Amino acid sequence: MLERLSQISSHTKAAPAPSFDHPLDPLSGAEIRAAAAIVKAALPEKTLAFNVISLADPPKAEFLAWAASPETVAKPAREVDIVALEAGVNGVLEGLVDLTAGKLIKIKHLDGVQPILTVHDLAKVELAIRKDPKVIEQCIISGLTAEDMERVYCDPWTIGYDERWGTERRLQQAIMYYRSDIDDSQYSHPLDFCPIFDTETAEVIAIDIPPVRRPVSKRKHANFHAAAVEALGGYRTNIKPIYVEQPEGVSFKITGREIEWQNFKFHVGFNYREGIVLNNITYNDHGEVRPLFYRISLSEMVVPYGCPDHPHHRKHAFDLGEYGGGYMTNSLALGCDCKGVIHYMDAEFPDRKGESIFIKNAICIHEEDDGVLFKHSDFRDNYATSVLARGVKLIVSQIFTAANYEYMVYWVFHMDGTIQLEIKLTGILNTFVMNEDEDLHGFATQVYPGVSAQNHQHLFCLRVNPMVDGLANSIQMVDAVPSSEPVGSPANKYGNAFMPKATVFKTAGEAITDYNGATSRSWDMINPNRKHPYSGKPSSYKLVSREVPSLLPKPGSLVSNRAAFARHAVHVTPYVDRQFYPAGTYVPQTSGVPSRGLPEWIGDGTGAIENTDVVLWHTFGITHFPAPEDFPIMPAEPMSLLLRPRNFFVQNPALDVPPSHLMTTSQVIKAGGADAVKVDSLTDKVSRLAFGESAEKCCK
Ligand code: ABN
Ligand code: CU
Repeated sequence: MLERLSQISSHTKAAPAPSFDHPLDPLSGAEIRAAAAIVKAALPEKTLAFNVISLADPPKAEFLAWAASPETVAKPAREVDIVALEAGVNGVLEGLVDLTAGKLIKIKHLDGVQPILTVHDLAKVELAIRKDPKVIEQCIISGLTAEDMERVYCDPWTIGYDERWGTERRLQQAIMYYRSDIDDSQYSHPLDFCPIFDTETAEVIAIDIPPVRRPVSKRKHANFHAAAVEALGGYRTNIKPIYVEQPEGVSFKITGREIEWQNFKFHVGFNYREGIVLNNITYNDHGEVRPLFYRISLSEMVVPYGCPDHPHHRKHAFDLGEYGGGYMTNSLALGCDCKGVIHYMDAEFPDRKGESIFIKNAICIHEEDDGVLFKHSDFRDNYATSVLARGVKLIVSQIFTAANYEYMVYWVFHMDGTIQLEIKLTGILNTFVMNEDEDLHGFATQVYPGVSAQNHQHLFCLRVNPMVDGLANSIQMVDAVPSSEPVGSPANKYGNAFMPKATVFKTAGEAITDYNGATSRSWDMINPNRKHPYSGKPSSYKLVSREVPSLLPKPGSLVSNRAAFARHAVHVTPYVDRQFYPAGTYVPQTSGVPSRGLPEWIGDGTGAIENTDVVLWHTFGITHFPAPEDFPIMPAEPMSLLLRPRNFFVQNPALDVPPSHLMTTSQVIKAGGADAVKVDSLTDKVSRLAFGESAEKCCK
């Protein structure tokens, strides 16, 4: 049912639009409230609960026209995506508000879809299950008592897809735990049954009970609190503090949400779903401002669990599409999440009523030492002739908590023009109770007595809209291959010849490709219209990504159907405004038949993607076989990918970084030869020897 509401909105009195600085800035609290008020005024007969009130990115052409000439071109209209639930009605109301005009310009009811779960939706499950008689009954069967119910907890998960209800009701599955005391890490004490909860009616509508029962473990819990560490011998006392000093402040400049750092300039956006979004990234190459990327973000992720038994088959969270990397973001703390001299950006989101929720310090921006940027020494004078420059990196980061896991997302800018995405995983394993001597059949590991943790993958989808030296880009896959000429032939006499083989994708169908570590496979975002003066190769940024496991659930499985983006390492689509979510806009409770998102956009695969505006979708991640070292809290595990300039700069773009040490051969001779040369840093007067006289002088 599609309702165009321009007639409704036209008799709504338009309040003055709250001002905004930059068309890509996230909505302010005032804008969120204004958008909600416009929707409520347009639909006075409806009782609405807001699920999403978020900036609808301006059309790219409009944005770029404004960005090229902000004094003469009007800012694009400030449009707002709305997702709301109507009391007692299945599906969602999807709308678009024009804040500039103060109007609801589109609204439609979508049946058969379920919206994202907000933190508010998650929070109400626990309260309800504790009171439910059937849940209490199951807790007693598990070995607890009715008096224990206030120590019963759950992590509410989306249900995946369950044929019993399809999309009829808005569901959560409660992954159950017990805390032996209020500070217990509940993941030591999982319960074996799974209540199904209707989010809108706030009732338990079923309880899934496994065929094999596993009573709650009565063992002492494993924990990471001071008392638990004390019991294991206490905290280490042999760590001296390390402080970061930036006596002259930071090297980046911020105007609103635009950052300038070491020739880079970009805008930092943030939304409920993708979290950090980096837009309009350019590089000032000796006065020529060269576009690199229009938009980069994490667009989706999926965490499929690999145990065929209840309830693990239904555990494959899409943490961005089902909960939102913005909605779950942490408020960060100085000196804890990031160290040094920090600039924070806050975030604002709507609540169900359309009021705004404020998250202080949602994004951290800071610099860190980046190790050696480049170095070379000459063996001829015993390495006295040498150069060494140290790098600094700029990091834009956020951390979100997806119930048990923490995902730490770092967008890192390096002085050589490289942009890196690093994700670190920490937090707590999702666990299950196990019986004494239970055979886990290879699908899980006992990480603590009576606690199993199931095999799973963390697969992320990076969305990149490149703009390498302009909008007309192509994607080429590059494989390192041996020469096709036989050993002994004139063209490969000694058999050693190898080269890169570049395959330029012409259509979206051709671009569906997988990783190949054996050929060091990478994918270049090239501008075929600009060739390098020396190499003759197209100006490009290369995607270098080496943690690219295949999706292990089989083709035809529920996960594979729902998470089509994860079936392959790379997809490429022609650019379309507001096409952001590779598993579809409404991910909860999709059956995957048909697969939403990428397969719909790619269709028969004939879409032209050569020398045009394209989007590259890259799935990467890790396969996690849990181990006891991951428990009771996981040491952060990093994974990383790079976007590297190749044939883009004339030569090393960081040559102008002042070296920490530089000595030419003639300077070595003038100084009296290699033995007389004393190597001191030209730039760092703080570093000192750890032991001996200079250490003592400093610290007494
Ligand atoms: N890891 C799945 C998840 C995320 C958020 C909330 C509950 C569960
Ligand atoms: Cu994991």
